[in-house]
Amino acid sequence: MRTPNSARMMIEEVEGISVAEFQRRFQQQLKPCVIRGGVKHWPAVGKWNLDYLAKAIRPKSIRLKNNQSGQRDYRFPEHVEALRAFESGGPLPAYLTNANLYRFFPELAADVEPYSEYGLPDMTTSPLIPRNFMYDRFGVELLLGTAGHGFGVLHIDSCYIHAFIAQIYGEKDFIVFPPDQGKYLYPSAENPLVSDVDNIWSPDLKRFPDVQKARGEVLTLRPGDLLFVSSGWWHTTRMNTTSIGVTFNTVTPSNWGVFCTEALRQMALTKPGKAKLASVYLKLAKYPALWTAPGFDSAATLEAFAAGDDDMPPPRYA
Ligand SMILES: O=C(O)CCC(=O)C(=O)O
Ligand SMILES: [Fe+2]
Repeated sequence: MRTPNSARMMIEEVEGISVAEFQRRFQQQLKPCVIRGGVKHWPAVGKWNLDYLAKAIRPKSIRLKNNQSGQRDYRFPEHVEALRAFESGGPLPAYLTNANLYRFFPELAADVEPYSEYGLPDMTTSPLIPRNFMYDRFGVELLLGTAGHGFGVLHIDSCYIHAFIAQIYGEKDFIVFPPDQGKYLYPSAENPLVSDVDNIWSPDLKRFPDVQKARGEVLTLRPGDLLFVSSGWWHTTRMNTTSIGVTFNTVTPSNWGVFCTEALRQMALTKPGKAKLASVYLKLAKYPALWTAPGFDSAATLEAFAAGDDDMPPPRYA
């Protein structure tokens, strides 16, 4: 596997790029990039750390299903205390990933405002798209980890969404591979968006010899940076320090087709009738209408989650 020493960096680094230029050069070309300082204006940057989160997060218990540890309960402030204790030699607590901030941590939402314009347009916010079509990943999700943590599985994001990962505190390494390297990355038989290679940082080359041919790149995110992982690119992470980040997703005309195909395929596995209807509906929906997507409305999302308007259990407050 060739990493940053490859002659040509495939993930461009940019700074101060306008939204229009980002869309033209990266999002519409399905090309990732690192926008250095892309979220440095968020109040969270410079404010969030474990001490701050221990005080700011209201006492609560949340139940999460993520691909690190299956279903698990995280209790606050105990979870943050465990991360702090780990820094001084305690056991490694679980990596908290993909916890919808608007649902589980509304007390932190104002710190990641305004919603990043790089994430727009987001066609899933169109009034033509049923709100539950975009499974439950809506808005901004918290990623709370420490040295020794990693996302684990090398994957392409679910439904070929475009992903943005904002680094708030500490550092995080990403390894990224272009879509055409999938032939060397052992996509799993059950889910071709997930690799069978269990540790891409130090792969078992007897089991996965082709991984040596894959051309990927490693990059490090620092506070204020925003990584754009374009639709269809393989990636995973590892952390060498306490790391606090958030992630948000978008679907634009550049990945709308693959998004629909994959979302409908998944829907058809459990709800074939609904998938058929949705497929007809989505074919009828015309692009210009979808472009009227208003963008992410954090106030409305906070309100909806506060009212329990979703099918995941809300946090239980202590
Ligand atoms: O930041 C990370 O650890 C990886 C997040 C990620 O890839 C995801 O949420 O899909
Ligand atoms: Fe991902």
